Amino acid sequence: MALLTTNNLNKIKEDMEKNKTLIEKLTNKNLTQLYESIYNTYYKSECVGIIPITCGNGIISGFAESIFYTLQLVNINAFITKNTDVSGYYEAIDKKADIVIMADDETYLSYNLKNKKMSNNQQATARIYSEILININENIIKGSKFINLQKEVLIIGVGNVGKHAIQTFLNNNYKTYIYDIDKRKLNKLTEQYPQLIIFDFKLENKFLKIFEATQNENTVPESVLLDNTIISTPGIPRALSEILQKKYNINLIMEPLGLGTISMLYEVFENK
Ligand code: NAI
Ligand code: 2YC
Ligand code: MG
Repeated sequence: MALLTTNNLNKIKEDMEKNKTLIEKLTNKNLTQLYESIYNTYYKSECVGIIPITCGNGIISGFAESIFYTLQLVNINAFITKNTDVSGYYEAIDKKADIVIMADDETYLSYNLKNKKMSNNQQATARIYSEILININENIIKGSKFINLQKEVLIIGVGNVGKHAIQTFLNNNYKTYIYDIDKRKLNKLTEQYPQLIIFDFKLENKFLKIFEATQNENTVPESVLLDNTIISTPGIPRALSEILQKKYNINLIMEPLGLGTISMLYEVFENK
């Protein structure tokens, strides 16, 4: 499990503001509308208890604060417990939290005490980052000569996060190409989903929409890029160099924690 560092989080406010604006431009929906449409749930007035957890590698300075800030951005009422671990859990319930959110080194979960719904960060992150590509407003693409590519996607990295993006694209009838340096994963997934296409970089294919979730940098090669390609990537570090981002005017949706966190809350809110 690739763990976040305090350094990854120190620009979370700026990162989330930038991504919020870009997502609204690309989808013509604000974040709340986007999450509501994805999960068919809505935020009433639930209070979220954020519980710092000390096991394993311990508390990541800035992790709980990043969650708190992110929830404020979408007007979700939250507090960080003063205590950690079991004492923090006790405090959250005592302070009438409706939902708790916490992470150890393996699992980052949200749990709604009222409706018993639970969310896992890996699925929730894959869901929002793939749905953003599904929800690109056709006016953004209409002008481009690549309109035929709007229902094709290249997924780079099909691990714990990336593998969960596949279903979203297949459910929306996307021509879905997958690539991973671990060939066993590719073979296993194409057995499970025969309609998947293992991407071969020798092919000349270029993509308007790319999803990346790897723990390595520069995993998106220039050969697959078009002008204004949209890359939606929770992967840390960045999947595309700043040079290529500028050269192709790439729309890059990328931040270290926030979008997946909001996704974990909308997944456990009440159904509409
Ligand atoms: P993982 O290790 O389960 O999956 C990563 C996959 O990428 C593996 O299958 C690996 O073979 C593949 N890979 C590595 N280098 C590659 C390359 N050059 N080309 C193609 N495939 C390559 O990791 P997981 O849990 O899926 O996380 C992936 C990344 O997403 C990590 O950096 C993690 O920190 C980040 N992450 C970010 C979140 C966010 O909210 N932004 C939330 C959760 C994870
Ligand atoms: O501060 C705390 O409460 C720590 N126990 C938090 C540990 C989070 C470990 N997980 C990760 O860093 C990654 C993130 C990308 C989100 C999911 N896993
Ligand atoms: Mg995120």
